[in-house]
Amino acid sequence: MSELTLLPEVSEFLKRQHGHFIDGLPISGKGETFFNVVNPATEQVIAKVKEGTFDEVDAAMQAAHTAFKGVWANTTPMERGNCLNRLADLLEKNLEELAQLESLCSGKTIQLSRFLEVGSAAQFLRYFAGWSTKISGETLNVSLPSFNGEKYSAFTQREPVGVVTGIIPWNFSIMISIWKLAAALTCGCTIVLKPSEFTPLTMLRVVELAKEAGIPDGVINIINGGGREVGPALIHHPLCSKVTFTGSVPTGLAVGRSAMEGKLTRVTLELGGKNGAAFLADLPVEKIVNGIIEAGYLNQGQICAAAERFYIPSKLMDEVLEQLKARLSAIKIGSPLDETTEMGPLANKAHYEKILALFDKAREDGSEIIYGGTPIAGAGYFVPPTIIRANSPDDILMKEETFGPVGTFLGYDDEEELIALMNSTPFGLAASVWTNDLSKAMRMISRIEAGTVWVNMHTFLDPAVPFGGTKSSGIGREFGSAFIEYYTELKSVMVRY
Ligand code: TXE
Repeated sequence: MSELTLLPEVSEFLKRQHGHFIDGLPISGKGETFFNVVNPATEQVIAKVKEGTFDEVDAAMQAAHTAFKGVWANTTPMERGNCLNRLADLLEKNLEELAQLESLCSGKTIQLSRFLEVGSAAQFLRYFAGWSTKISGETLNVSLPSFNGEKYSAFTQREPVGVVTGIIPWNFSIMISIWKLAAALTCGCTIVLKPSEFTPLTMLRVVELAKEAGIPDGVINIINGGGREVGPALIHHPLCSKVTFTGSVPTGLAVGRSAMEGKLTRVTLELGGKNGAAFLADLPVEKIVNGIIEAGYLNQGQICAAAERFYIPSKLMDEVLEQLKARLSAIKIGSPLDETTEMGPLANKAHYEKILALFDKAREDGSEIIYGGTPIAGAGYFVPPTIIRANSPDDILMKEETFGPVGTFLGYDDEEELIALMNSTPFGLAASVWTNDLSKAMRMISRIEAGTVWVNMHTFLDPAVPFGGTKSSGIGREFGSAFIEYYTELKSVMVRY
């Protein structure tokens, strides 16, 4: 094992006293409690971050509101876009520092931190920057008759909703924060972000780069804190105009309820579920196996769009599982800071314990564990990529999200049955169909209940393509032009003359 040497700036940053970032300044915080930032590969505490107080929540909200009404409202759309582009440049300039920090905090392999957390975040920023000058309303023809020769003109304009609260999960602490802040800022909103208590660190560095990029004080604020106090305090704050949340389904329901009660705060929820991948019988086994690995095991399966239910033609199942086992057992598991590592640990202890409990439940349920399904001995929250063969669609791991490197497999015999199996879930974030038969794929796309259907690919998010869930996987869409609706109010104007 050869680990990267940490950059001196990473070691220096870890030593600082961390708290929040309010109105353009790092704040160490007045709270009495800390979160330990634990390296999931070693179980060692690498930093401490103060939990926010109600006064700090209020200060962040006030700063965001003052910036919304003042400096950001007076910034032209072109300059808003320029700010996001300059932040993208600075993410790329500081890519290695941010990637190392994120790998230390989340267990993501360094390659994935570089490519996705930082590289892809910069690309999303540039995409959203382009929208700042293109958000507009429309002119309308008034339909009612004119009685006395009077005329009417009508148009709509899009106005930013105001201060946005962004609640972020631990699986992509930079990238998901950037999705939310870029969407908010390009529309003219300001934002208060609350990172996950498991990954509270890296955004504190990113927001310093935002300041360096010329984004005015108060436009982006960070409050660290848990879901029980700081999360609801942000949502219920009188200056919060919109909540954007990514995370688990139960927390999403709680966030949605909090946003609605009291003052009907706008809310978008991007939740997980139990995504399905359907492989048709025309494919060679090797292609099926490649597809399964792409769909289910990237970032230890800790991706909301990852597939967890895999449907394989019954006649191919044994061969597919045999080849998959051979491929997964060759994956190099180890330190996220080793550039040759292909799979790191799970991101935190609570999640690790949840996955181990699900392995036990799968055994009790009578599912067959073909590979993996036990912890890897030694320090760190490591589990092997796991293959589970279900007996029926009712097996627990065909229903419950693991959010880990765990694929559950079920055979099918005909394509009508396959559609029914794919839709046999209350969730609908994403799905994939794998086949060389284009007509079959086209017919299946409209029958599958999911916000995104990929064909011959999975877990590929592009800023130009809307993303979000149907059924219990959420409300609203991110990216494309679809996001604009959720960060702006549509104002109608009518003029009589
Ligand atoms: O996620 P949560 P957690 C799954 C994964 C994991 C489980 C729990 O299976 O094991 O969820 O992880 C904030 N009001 N996913 O607890 O609860 C919280 O502080 C306001 C799937 O980390 O969804 C954090 O910032 N905020 C997933 C954020 O919500 C609240 C991604 C996400 O926390 C809150 C992550 C409240 N009442 C975990 N309660 C996905 N599918 O994308 C919590 N939070």
